[in-house]
Amino acid sequence: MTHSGEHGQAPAKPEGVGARVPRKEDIRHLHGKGHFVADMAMPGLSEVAFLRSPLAHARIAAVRVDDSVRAFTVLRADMADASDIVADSTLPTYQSSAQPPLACGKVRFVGEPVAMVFAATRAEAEDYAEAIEVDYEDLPVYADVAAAQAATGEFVHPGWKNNVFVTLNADRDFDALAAQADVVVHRRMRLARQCMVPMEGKAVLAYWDHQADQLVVYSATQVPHMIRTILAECLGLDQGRVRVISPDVGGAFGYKCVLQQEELCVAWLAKTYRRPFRFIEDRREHLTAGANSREHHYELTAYADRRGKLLALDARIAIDGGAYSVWPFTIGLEPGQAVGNLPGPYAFRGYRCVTQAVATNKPGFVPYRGVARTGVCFAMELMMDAIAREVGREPWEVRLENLVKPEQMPYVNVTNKHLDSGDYPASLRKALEMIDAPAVRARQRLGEPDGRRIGLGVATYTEQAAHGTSVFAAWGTPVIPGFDQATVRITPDGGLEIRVGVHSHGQGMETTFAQIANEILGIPINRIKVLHGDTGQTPFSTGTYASRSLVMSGGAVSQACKRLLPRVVHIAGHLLGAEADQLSLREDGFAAGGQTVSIKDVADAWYLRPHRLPADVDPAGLEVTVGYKPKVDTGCFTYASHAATVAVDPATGGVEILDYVVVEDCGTMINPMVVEGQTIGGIAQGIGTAFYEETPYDANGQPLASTLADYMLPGATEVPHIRMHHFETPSPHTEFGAKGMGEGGAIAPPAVLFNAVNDALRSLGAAELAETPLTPHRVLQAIAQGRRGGGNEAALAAGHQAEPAPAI
Ligand code: MCN
Ligand code: SMO
Repeated sequence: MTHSGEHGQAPAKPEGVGARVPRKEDIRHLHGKGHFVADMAMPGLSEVAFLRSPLAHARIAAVRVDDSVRAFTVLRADMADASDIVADSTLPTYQSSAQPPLACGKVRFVGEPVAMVFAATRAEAEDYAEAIEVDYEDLPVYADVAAAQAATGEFVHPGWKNNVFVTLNADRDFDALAAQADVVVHRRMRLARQCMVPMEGKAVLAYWDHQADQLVVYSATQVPHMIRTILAECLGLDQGRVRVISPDVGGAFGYKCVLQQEELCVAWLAKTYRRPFRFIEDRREHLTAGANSREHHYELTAYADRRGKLLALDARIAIDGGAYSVWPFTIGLEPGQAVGNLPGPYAFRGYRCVTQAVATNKPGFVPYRGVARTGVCFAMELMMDAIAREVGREPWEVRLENLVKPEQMPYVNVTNKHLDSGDYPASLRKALEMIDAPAVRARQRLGEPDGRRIGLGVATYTEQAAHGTSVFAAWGTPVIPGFDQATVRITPDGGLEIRVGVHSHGQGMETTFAQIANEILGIPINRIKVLHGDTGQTPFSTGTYASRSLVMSGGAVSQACKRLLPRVVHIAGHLLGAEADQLSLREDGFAAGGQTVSIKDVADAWYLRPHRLPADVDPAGLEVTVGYKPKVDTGCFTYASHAATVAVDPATGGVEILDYVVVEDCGTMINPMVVEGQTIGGIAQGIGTAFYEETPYDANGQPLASTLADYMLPGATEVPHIRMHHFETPSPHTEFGAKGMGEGGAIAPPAVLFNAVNDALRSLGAAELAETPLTPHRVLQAIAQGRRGGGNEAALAAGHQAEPAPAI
C-alpha cells in the first residue's frame, strides 16, 4: 500500500497517469465556445412547449384544443405509435408503473406534461398552449410518504395493492447480536426533497436525417447509448435508425442519466413530422416538474457496547419515490443502494433493515450525485455521534472503534459488500490532524469573544463506485451494465483517436483518458482526441453514472492501448531492422541501434506506405476495440474522511464554516487536479444539501420553490477553502488500481456539518438537528427546545426530533 502526500506520487510521465495536467476541454468552455443543444441552429426548427398539469392528482375529464392550434398540438391519443415508459425492476414486491409520454386519463404530479405544442419560437408555442383547456376532477393527493401509506382512495397507479413501489428487507444475525448490547440509541433523520439544478437543464433537439434514413437526437444526456435503446423501443424503430448524440452538457449530476419523457416526445415529433424540433427546459420547469431526489426518512436503533462498539443496527428507511419509476434505474435503485450501503465503512455484524420506496404525487425520483449514499452517510454518521454522546466518548474514538481496519482488507461486510482496499482509520486520524482537533476542543473551552459556539464534525464514508453486472442484476433493472468498450485508433499522422460510449460533462475525461493512452503509448495528449457521447461514432456503453467511467471505459482505453502497443512495436522493429525485444520506448517513439522511429513513422507505413510493412504484419492494423470490466464487478470502494469546524451564532442561528478538510483515497489518481476539482464540486453540492436546498410541497402537492429565489443554492461565498490530502491505495481489481470518485464529494458534507453544528450547540443543551436543510430557523428552534428543558432526549420522547418517520 502506498500513502502519498498532498500532490500524489510524482508521475513517471509528465502527461501520464498521476500528472496534474490542465483539462483540455477547459479552453473551449472558458472562451464560451462550448456547443450545447441550445446553441444549435437548424433550418425549419420548431420549438416545443409543454402544457403541464396544475394539479398533483386528478382525473382528466376533458381536453379542448382550439381549432386554431390543433395542428400544432399533440396529445397522448395522437401518439398511438409510441409506447409508455415502463421502468420495472425484477425485485420481489415491485409494483409496475407505466409513465405515458403525455398524461393520459389522469395526472400524477404538478408539472406533468399533458399536451405538447410547437411553433417557430418558444414564446409562440407557450401562447398556443394557452388555447388548450383541460377539465380536471380532483383525486386524493398523496403529498408525502405518510399520506401515501395511509391512502384509502385511488392509489397513484391502477391495479396496485397500496402506494408502495417496493419493500426491501435485510436481516443478518440481528437478534443475537442486539441482545448483547449495553446501550441502545434511537434516532430519526430526514433529508429534504431536492432538485439537481445543473446550469443547463434538460435539452433535446431531434430531426430526421433523410440521407441516413435515421432519427437523429441531440440530447443533453449522460447515457446516449441507453437513450437510443429506449427511444427505439418506445418509438418502434430499429436501433440502427436512431442516432443519439450528447454534445456539450452543462452539468448533469444524475438528472440526465435517465430517459426524460420530454426526450421521448420530441423524438416522436421528429419521427412523425420528419423535421427538426427542440425542447429546452426552463428553470421553473426544472424546479417544479423536473425530477426530484434525496427525500429519505430514517429511523435507526443502534445496539452498542459501553465503548461504543456497534454490535447491531436496526434501520427503517422510507423513500418518497414520486409518481413514476425512472428508466433504466427504476425506483428500486434508491432503496437497494440504501439498504446495501448504510453500514458504510463499519465492521458491525448484526443488521436488520426494512426499506420502502413509496409512490406519491411528486415528480419521479432520479439518482442525484451520491444517490442513496448521501442519505445513508447522513443517517449513519449522525448515529455515530449519537452513540459517542451516549457512551461519553469523542465521536472519532467511537468511529475508530468501529471502522474496518486495514489488516481486515479485503473485507466482506454485513451486506456482502466487498470492501477492496484502504486504511479507513488512517484517513480519519489524518483528517483530525489536519483540522487540529485538540486545538478546536481547546478553543471551545475558552469560548468565543463574539458569543458564537464552535463545533467540530467528522464523517467517514465509502463510495461504492463502478459497480457492475452482478450488482445491477441483483437490483433487477431493465438494463444491466456489462463490458464497456473503447476503440483506439492511431491516425495516419501518428495521433490517436479514442472512442468511448460514456459521456464527459464536466468530469474532464477528454483529458484523463488521453493521459491513460499517453501512459501506455507515449503519444502527447494534445495529439489525442477523445470522442464520446455519439452512438454513431462510439462503441456501446451504458454510459456515465455511478462514478464508473474511469474504471470501466478508462479501463477499456488502457486495455485497448496495451493491445495496440505490440502491433506498433512490431512495425517499428521492422522499420528499424531490429527485433521487437531490442527496442526501447522513447517519448513518442522507439529506438534501436542508435536509430529511432516515431509512432508517426509507424502510422505512415501502415496507412500510406504499406510496402514498408513486415510480411507478417497484423492485418487488424492500428485500431483496436476492447471490452473491459474489472474481474470483481461489485465495485471498488473509494473512501474518505471529512472534518469541519463551524461557528454557530446562537442569536441568529447562522452557521459559518471555519475550516473544511478532506482525506480521500480513490486508489491511483489519473489526474489529482481533476480529483480535487470533482471533490470540491461535490462538496459545494453537499453544502447545498446540508444548509440550503429544499423543494417543499404543500398538502395539495404544490411545489413551493419554483424560482431560484425560493430554491436556495450555495454560491461561491458559501463554499469555504477546502484543504485536501490524498492516500493512494490501489484497488486490486482495476487498471492502474484506480477507483471511481465522481460522487464522493457530495456524500459527506451534510453529515459533517450537522455533526459540527450539533457539537457546537451541545453546551447549550439544544436538541440535536437531524433534518436537512439546516436553516437558521431550525437552529434557533433546537436551542429554544433545549432552553425549555426539552433537550435531545425530551425531544425524542416527544417525537420532535426530525419528522416522525413514516410507517413501514
Ligand atoms: N479520476 C481520476 N482518478 C481517479 C478517479 C477519477 O483522475 N482515481 C477522474 C476521471 O478520470 C474522470 C473524473 O475523475 O475524469 C471522474 O471519474 P469517475 O469517478 O469515473 O466518474 P464518472 O466520470 O463516471 O462521472 C460520473 C460522476 C457522477 S455519477 C456524477 S452524478 C457526477 C460526477 O461524476 N456528475 C457530474 N461529477 C460531475 N462533475 C461535473 N462537472 N458535472 C457533473 O454532472
Ligand atoms: S447520480 Mo451519478 O449520475 O450516478
